[in-house]
Formats: sequence, C-alpha cells, structure tokens
Amino acid sequence: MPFGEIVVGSPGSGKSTYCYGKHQLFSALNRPISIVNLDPANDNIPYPCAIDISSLITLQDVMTEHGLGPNGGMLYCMEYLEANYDWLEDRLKELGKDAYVLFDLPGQVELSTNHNSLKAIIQKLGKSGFRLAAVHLCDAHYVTDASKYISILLLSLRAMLHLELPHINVLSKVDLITHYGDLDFNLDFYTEVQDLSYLENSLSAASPRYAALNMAICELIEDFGLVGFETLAVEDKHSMLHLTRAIDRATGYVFVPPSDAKAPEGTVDDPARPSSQRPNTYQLLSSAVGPIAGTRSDVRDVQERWVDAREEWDAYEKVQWKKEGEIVRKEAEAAAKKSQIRERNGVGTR
Ligand SMILES: Nc1nc2c(ncn2[C@@H]2O[C@H](COP(=O)(O)OP(=O)(O)OP(=O)(O)O)[C@@H](O)[C@H]2O)c(=O)[nH]1
Ligand SMILES: [Mg+2]
Repeated sequence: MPFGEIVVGSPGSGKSTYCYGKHQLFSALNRPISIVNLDPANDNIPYPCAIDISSLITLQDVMTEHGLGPNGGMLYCMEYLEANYDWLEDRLKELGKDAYVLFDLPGQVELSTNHNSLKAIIQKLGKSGFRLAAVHLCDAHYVTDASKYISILLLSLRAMLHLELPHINVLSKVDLITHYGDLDFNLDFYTEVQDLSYLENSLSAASPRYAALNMAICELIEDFGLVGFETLAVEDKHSMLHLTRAIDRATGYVFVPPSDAKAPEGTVDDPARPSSQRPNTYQLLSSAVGPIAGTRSDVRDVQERWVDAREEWDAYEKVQWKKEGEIVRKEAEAAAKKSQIRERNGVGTR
C-alpha cells in the first residue's frame, strides 16, 4: 500500500518547489519518491516527473477546443482526470506497492475548497490503497498582516473540511518572512492559533466597520480548533526534515518498518506482506506520539533562524558549508589518489 501527499495551496505558494526539494531530500536519504504532476498548466516542471497529466490532457487544448478561459479550463481538466481515473491508476500501479508519491496540484484554490473532482480523485486513490495526507502551503508573508492572516486561516479550515484527509498546513517561504514587514507577535502565535482575540486591535484599526465581523470569524476558527501551521524554508534541510516527520506522522508512515528490517525476537511479523501492512514492532507508539525531535523542530528556533538572528545564522551556515565543501573535496582527492596508486600497482586490473 503506497503512501502519498496531496500538495495544494494558492498560486505561487511553492508547491512545485517543495516537490522538487522533497525529491532531492528523499533521494539523499535513500527513500523512494515519485512525483505526479497534476497541473496541466505546469510548463517548467523542475523535478523528475513520474507521471504527467499533460500526456492525458493539456490546458491549452481544452481552452482552444472548448473556448474556455484558464480557470474554467483547469476545472475541466480535473473533471476529465476524474472521469479517466483508470489512466492515473494504471500508471500509479507501475510505481510499485511501496511507492511514496507526491501529487503536485494546480494553484486554483477552489480545487481544494469546493470543487468536487479533486475530492473524488482522492477518494478513489484511497480505495486503490493509498494512505494520503494533504499538505496545504500558504505563503508565510500573509502573517505580517492581520486580515490576510485571517484569510489564510479560513482558507486552511475550508480545505481541511473539504478534503477530509489527515492535513498539514504549512507557512511556506518562511525564510522571506522579514522582507514583508515586522510581526506583531512571535511566530508561535501564528502557527499555534491559540487565541485570536489578540488580533482585535490591528483588525479594528485596519477596518473599523468590520471589527465585529472579523472577531466573529476569529471565533468560528477557534471553535473548530483544527487549524495550526508548520513552517517551511525549502532550502533549509532542518526545515524539510521537520516537515517530513510531521507528515510521516499524519500519513502513518512512522508505523512502517523499513522493508529489509527484521522483527525483534518474540514479535509477530510477516515479511512477505507489503511494508505498509506490516506492524512496526520497533516503535509502534513511541515514535508516533512522542514529540518531534531534531534541530529547528521548535517554532521558537525557526523564529530565531529566520526573524531574530537571521544574519548571524546566515554567516554561521556559510562557514559550515565551506567546511563541508572542504571535507568533500579532501575525500574526493584522497579517493582519486588511492585509485591512482591501485592502478599503478596493477591492483584490480587483472
Ligand atoms: N525563498 C523561497 N522561495 C521559495 C520557496 N518555495 C518556493 N519559492 C519560490 O516561490 C516561487 C513560486 O514557487 P512554485 O513552486 O512555482 O509555486 P507553485 O505553488 O508551484 O505555483 P503554481 O503552480 O503556479 O500554483 C518560485 O520563484 C520559487 O523559487 C522557499 O521556501 N523560499
Ligand atoms: Mg506549481
């Protein structure tokens, strides 16, 4: 049974870049990963694409043939994919039973908030055996303005209620957050969504007429108690690793033992079954319910890295990268020298 992520979010929120970053991370970690491009308008796909919706349908063809605009054309493409789900299923089967699949979606928010095709496709994927989580990216610059922050809270809540999947909301491009102005509160205020009444002053100052409406919306969001955010700076490996751990908990991947792991003595296991159906005899509960460990797993560390001490951290990381580069260069030199000596002595040439 394969695992996967449905990557959604507004236009330009960083979905395709995230997919590419995750491909690089997982390749380095030796974890399987395949990316499915479901955005028929994605001309410059940055990542290696396992399945591309453009081989089924293209936005340009739809617009020309049916006289639709880009938005209507996109919805048509999704409806067409839903109607031709077999096409997708056949190709997904070729990826194998232990695949980990990212689905890169278009930026039209109605796909994840009220249009039915994506939801229907997700349900079909579930029936085909996929264990999925929705990863909803929101540009972090929205938190620098109270009313924009409320709008992404509402958008995230709506997507959670509509898609009905384990759901991770993400403030993407957090490395750019200081470029758009100062934050009124610490970053954890925005990620934890605990008490929105603190926004009253800035909301009322911006639009006094709508103060009561704004606070009613805040109450509604709080009453659901569902929305929270992780953060992401795609080029920061700690950030990517932390988000990966959070998603692995949401999909249930943390329960899956590596395919070559032997069960400890005295535990029941069947190595013949797909890895996702085998019990994790090592860390069944501890890994899933324990706090997520690791560098920058705490949002206060994220705040220090990207807001409070950004320049100091940039300088520190530059030095570390230089050191890492030196080590890699020396290792490569040593390996080249070794192979030269072996060649000179005729070792391994017979
Ligand atoms: N600084 C920074 N830039 C980012 C990050 N993630 C994405 N970007 C930039 O944001 C821009 C948009 O990224 P895309 O990945 O194309 O966004 P998208 O959500 O796929 O966009 P659509 O497919 O058009 O909806 C690109 O210029 C990326 O380089 C990030 O974590 N940090
Ligand atoms: Mg994209």
